[in-house]
Amino acid sequence: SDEKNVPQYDAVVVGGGITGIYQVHLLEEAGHTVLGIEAGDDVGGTWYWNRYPGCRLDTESYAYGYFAMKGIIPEWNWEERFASQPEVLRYVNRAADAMDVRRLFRFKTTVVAAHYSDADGIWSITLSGGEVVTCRFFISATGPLSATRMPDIAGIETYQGESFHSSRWPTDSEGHPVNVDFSGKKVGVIGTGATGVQIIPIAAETAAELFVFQRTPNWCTPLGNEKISDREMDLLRNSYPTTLEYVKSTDTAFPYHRDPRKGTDVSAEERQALFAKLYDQPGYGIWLSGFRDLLVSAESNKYLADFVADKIRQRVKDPVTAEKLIPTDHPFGSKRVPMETNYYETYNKDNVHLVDIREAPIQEITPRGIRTSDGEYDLDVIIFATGFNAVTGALDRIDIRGKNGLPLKEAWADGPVTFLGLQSKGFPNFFTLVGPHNGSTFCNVGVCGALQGEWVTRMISYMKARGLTRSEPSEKAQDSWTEEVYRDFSRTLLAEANAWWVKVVEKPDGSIERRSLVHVGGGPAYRQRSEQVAYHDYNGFELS
Ligand code: NA7
Repeated sequence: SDEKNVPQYDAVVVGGGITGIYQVHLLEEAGHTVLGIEAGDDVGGTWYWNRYPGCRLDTESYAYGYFAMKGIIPEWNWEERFASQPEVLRYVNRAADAMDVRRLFRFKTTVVAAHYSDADGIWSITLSGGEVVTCRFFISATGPLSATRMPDIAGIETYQGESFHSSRWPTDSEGHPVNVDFSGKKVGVIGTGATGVQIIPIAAETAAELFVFQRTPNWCTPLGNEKISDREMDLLRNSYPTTLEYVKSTDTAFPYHRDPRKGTDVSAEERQALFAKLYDQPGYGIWLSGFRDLLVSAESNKYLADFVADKIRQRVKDPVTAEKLIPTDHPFGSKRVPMETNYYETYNKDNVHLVDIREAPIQEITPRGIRTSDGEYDLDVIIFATGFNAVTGALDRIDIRGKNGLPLKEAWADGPVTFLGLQSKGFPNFFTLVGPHNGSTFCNVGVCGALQGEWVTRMISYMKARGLTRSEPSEKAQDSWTEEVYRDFSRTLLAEANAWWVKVVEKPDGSIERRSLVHVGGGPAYRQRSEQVAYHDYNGFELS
């Protein structure tokens, strides 16, 4: 029976994206045996799958990636301030070369099931080919936005033209993404989240006609992308240690701190001056470095929302279209703010048409196009930029069972219950990197995922050194963490929007409750808490 108690691997990591490959590398470096599983035929994760035109970072390139790897890819040069998808994918590939992790991965493979056996504390992982591998620690690095969500529209399967979800761009016979040529074609886009907002201006350049099917407008602000010169890159490289300390000191690990003033405390002139400065500045500053009460005071929020609404009115020539593009259902920044390049000006083009599907809902997809209550739109191409089953979606697609065969989906039916967003009672030795209720998910994942992998590696090494084979959170620690996650969230205006990080639960009386899938209490507080837990011998986790 001794042999039975020895799993094939110390750890199996699911996902070969920016977080997963680093986790595999760290575990190996620390002397653990590890196997990585990845559905794609190479590393990259999000950057492997999302190959739609216009796809790029909305994080400053220099603030994304592996800081701890200063010594591994010191010669890397970012070309653009907000790198395009091909550039980020090259970066992840270069990092994978430097870490030499591909040999530790099984590609073109998915995890179908993961079952825990309480008798020996071992996870059995069933792979898509049917093979079963066993491990002590089962670690998901499946990404918060990887499980594609197709809309539930009648007749969708009858459509005869080309159609695809934004994160499953068509590929050739060898699996390489093809450049879809829109010229001369009638193109429809469903969805106006961060993805739709990146695709629409590019598609509009060549499509004969572009129809944007909008259900809910978003608050979008300028990206301000530009090339990075060699000289700038040298300066950025030399300041990497400082940059890391800086991003670690901010709530979301983006390089912005909030303005210490409250929007409600200053004069209208001062407010306008700050808004104007932030609107013209590249990136997320307008969301993350505005007044400190932006996401807690409805009044302060409305000042900025009104400012951005006026910008939309100035940029869109047709007043009716402009009003349709201005959100009325959610506060500014209560959903992720899409970073745009000429998005609003795109609606001034003669070949671009905004179809308000809140006013005239989509009834069905026909063999020829999309029928709304206003009539049928003939389309050669339909792009579904309809987002993802976020945060828990990728885990839901795996048959994960903990103690006594309990399915994870059942344990989390009313929303995730975790300690630190890392482990859930009843699922020993299962870690969710960048997972639900986790401080690395409402975060610049390129940085926070890596920091989390470093933490988990330390915990696994700690356990191994002491001959401990089981880790499971205590009920008390889990309950108080879950409560804290919901409490932090409910104190903000984020609780007023159906963003992708929210699970909308309908209550018996018909009212709805928005349960957060992420920890919004801030990165520094999250990491400090994690360090405290580690220092106190992983207090809150029951180790045996
Ligand atoms: P998002 O932000 O979830 O956006 C999805 C969009 O698709 C949004 O506009 C939705 O409208 C729309 N949608 C979804 N289902 C439908 C149906 N059935 N009919 C019409 N419209 C629909 O996903 P993205 O891919 O844009 O961005 C995800 C994140 O990736 C982003 O935040 C970045 O962090 C990177 P709705 O608002 O639900 O009315």
